[in-house]
Amino acid sequence: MKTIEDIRLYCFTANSLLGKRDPLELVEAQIMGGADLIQLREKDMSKKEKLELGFKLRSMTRKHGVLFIVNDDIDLALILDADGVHLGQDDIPIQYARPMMKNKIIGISTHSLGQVREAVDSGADYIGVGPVFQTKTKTDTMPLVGLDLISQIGPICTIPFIAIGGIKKNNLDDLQKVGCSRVAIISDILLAPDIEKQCQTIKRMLI
Ligand code: 3NM
Repeated sequence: MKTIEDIRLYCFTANSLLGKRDPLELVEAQIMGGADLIQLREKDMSKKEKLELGFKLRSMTRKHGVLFIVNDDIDLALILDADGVHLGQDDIPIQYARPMMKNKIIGISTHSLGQVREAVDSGADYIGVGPVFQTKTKTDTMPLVGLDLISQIGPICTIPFIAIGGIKKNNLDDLQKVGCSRVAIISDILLAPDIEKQCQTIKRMLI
């Protein structure tokens, strides 16, 4: 099983980009292409539907040795025996989440240097940093942080930091030039004509 230090390519369930496709097939294609982690992120499903999908994802990710993280929901993460939970700035603060999650992974979304420091100090295992570029996938995003913020994080951040928001095959080089080779990508992978191949290409560029 991978650890959070191994993460280069952080991937997701399809959420609103699913269309008529099978959610498990999309996740499997990402895993086959080299995804290191799958996050269950479904904004329009009931908790019961997420639970049903989550059990299938847990077994698929375990079979392939890929990490499995649940977005927002500590209950669901524990019931599914996920490897961890991802929390936003408005979710349960880490000091309350940690006693429940014990040594499982807790990731936090951050949008400024202050939030990065706070997440590190509070014992997060990794942080997401974004939105780096314009994105259509999430509508309630904070202002763009840009490559400038990314370039300032490396020297102060002792845990893995993962860039998110508008990351595409075509801007990976710019990100890597400012010291970030861990990326979370939704649309540039899930809207690609061949998801597995797109993941392979991106993964190869990140090494
Ligand atoms: N979180 P895409 S941006 C889920 O800034 C999410 O914290 C963000 O989707 C943040 O790769 C974002 O299609 C959407 O741009 C990422």
